Amino acid sequence: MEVLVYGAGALGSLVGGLLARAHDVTLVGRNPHVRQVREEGLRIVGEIEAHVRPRAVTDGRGRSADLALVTTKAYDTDAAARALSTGEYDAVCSLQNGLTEERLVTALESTVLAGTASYGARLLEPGRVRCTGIGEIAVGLLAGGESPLADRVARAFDDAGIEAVAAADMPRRRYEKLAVNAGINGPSALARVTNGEAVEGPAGGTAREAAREVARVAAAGGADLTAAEAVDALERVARETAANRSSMCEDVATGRQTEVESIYGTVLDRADRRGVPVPTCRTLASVIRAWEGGRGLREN
Ligand code: KPL
Repeated sequence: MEVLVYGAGALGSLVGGLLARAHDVTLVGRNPHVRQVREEGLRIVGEIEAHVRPRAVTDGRGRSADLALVTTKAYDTDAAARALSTGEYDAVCSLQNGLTEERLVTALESTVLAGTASYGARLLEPGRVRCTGIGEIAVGLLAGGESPLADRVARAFDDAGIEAVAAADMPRRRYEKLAVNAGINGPSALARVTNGEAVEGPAGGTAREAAREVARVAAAGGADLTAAEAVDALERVARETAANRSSMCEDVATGRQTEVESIYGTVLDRADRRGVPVPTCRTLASVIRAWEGGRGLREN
């Protein structure tokens, strides 16, 4: 299968690199990473070891492939969608944080699949990515239900040795992932602790309450996710990635813009529309927004 991976950050490089073991993969990213991958290939180290040679480019416009995976930071989704709209793909599948798929649907004619990925990844240096946790990828229709296209995409992951399922319950899974992100990312970033400490340490009550709030927002929108299931998922991911730092913790530690809007902004927006109180997520959002504002990383 021909696969374009739009966003060669940590997760994109890991998934793209693993896919390159069985498929024809093009990574779209930035220099110096792209240059290094072109010259020396991509090295995967850690829980999975591989040296692969995917194609690597800095311009993702006007290309075609069977599948485009979107793995950019959530705030780069519109730019990714604009680039992908100039190409041709049988399916476009997001593996990002936040509920970004709706934005892709608006901009693209290709079928958009929802995806969740629980593999842990860390970009060590240009051309080298560490697999910090073997997880699973789920793909399926945004609205839920069976899909031959999702089956085909899951099989392609499987052929490359990546744990994957075609899931008929993506509405629930997307909110479950949002609950996990809301529970781990803000508390771990503010306390500068690992995922395990964010949930099992003193901030654990905040983490659990944020996850419960997302479940209430999900249920108010018709998704089948209970507060207890959201907390179970939070605790499971925290256990499986206990020693890792969340992406938001990394962003704050390195002074970069965070995904506060696609995680907490999305929760707040849907909570307000559905009349669900989300005081914990609101507080986490306002503190992280204030941190970004103080560093000139946001306009308002
Ligand atoms: O997706 C993640 C992130 O770091 O953004 C979690 C689930 C918290 C895993 O680290």
